[in-house]
Amino acid sequence: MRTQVAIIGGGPSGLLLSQLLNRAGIATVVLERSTRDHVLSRIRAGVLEQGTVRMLHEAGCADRMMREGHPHHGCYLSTDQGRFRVDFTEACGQEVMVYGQTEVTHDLYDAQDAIGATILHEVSDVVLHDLTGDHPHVTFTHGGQAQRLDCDWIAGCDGFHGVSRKSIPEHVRQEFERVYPFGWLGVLSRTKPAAEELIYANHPRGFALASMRSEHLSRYYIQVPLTDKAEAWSDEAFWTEIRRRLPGDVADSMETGPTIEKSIAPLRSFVTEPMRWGRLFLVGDAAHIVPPTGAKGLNLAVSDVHYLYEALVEAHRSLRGVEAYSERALKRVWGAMRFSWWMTSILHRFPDQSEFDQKIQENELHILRDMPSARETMARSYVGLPF
Ligand code: FAS
Ligand code: PHB
Repeated sequence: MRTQVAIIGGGPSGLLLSQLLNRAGIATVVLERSTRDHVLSRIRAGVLEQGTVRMLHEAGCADRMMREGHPHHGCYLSTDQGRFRVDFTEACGQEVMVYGQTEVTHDLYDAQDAIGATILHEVSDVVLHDLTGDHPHVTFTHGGQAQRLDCDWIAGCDGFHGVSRKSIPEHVRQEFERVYPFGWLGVLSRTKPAAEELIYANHPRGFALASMRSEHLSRYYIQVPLTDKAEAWSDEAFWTEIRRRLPGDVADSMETGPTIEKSIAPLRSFVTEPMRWGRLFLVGDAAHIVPPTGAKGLNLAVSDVHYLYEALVEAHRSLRGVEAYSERALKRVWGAMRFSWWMTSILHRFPDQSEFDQKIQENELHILRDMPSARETMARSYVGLPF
């Protein structure tokens, strides 16, 4: 088997890159470990930056998002002294799109089907070969048969636990990491969202986030200790706790009901450098992980795809984009890494924080509440800095 670009991983990074390259006349093969249903069962991101919206338009799969997605022009931050709004439109004339990653993945799969893209599911034993040589290729097992895929380039879109990052020699890789001493317990419920915009709450009992997927589907998160198990949280216990952390008027009027998904995600900041090694490019979670506080994970994956797509389209006449990919992508990665760390540091209660730390955190929130320029800075990062 031969193709131009072998794509390891069929999550949002891999599917979007495949869609864009095929529309540009570049052949790809996507190798995905899981079944299509399993990929589509994941509940993850909910907020799309403007750049992501633009890329989905460019990929020809934005129609349903434009019909069913919800543009948001601001969000709320709340503390035990009340809540205030960060107005994106007033601050920087932009907005975000609330539309779940699950739906984005659905739309990408539908678009890939429409153009007859090659996506092999349930592959295993993926190994990357000759990354710095003249015959890059991938071996894997599919349908019980050993396979070989020869290619010009390999896009490692296989997430944090994939094989691509580890295919770069250890002595070449530099990894930067911060693991946070708490996780997020997330639930999905067929209830009316607690508010018309997202509420990020800093409460003495811990962080909470009220988000949504539609007028009838709500998404909530609360900070929990890393030792907690999702199954140990009854629906009643969850609703009681999040209502303690959200603003009183919101808590008193919010609709509760059975949860249809409940899981705990650990929080970490992680970056690996470089994001390219010979013919291999790392994309999305394969290269970096951000705490979801800044709603950057999926959006950062999309900006990597944008840079790599541009580079590979140009590669037949100039390798300038290919050679600049890692540096270009990492510049935006570190910007989003810092913002996500900052949002996490001002909104969560850290087990080991001192009273001094607490006063600094309160002051950060007061500056946001009282200074339009501080809110503008936050808004610009939240809606997404330019690619
Ligand atoms: P993904 O991990 O989505 O996809 C990688 C794909 O590669 C998977 O389908 C996997 O099966 C496949 N794969 C792995 N190893 C392979 C192998 N060896 N061979 C072949 N295929 C292989 N981001 C936000 O912005 N907001 C959020 O609220 C948010 N919540 C999250 C909650 C959780 C529990 C997690 C894990 C992530 C969350 N994220 C969130 C981040 C998330 O949205 C990612 O940024 C996004 O999925 C990145 O997409 P990919 O880079 O495609 O990686
Ligand atoms: C979500 O709706 O899942 C969501 C929204 C904003 C975040 C994180 C998650 O910062």
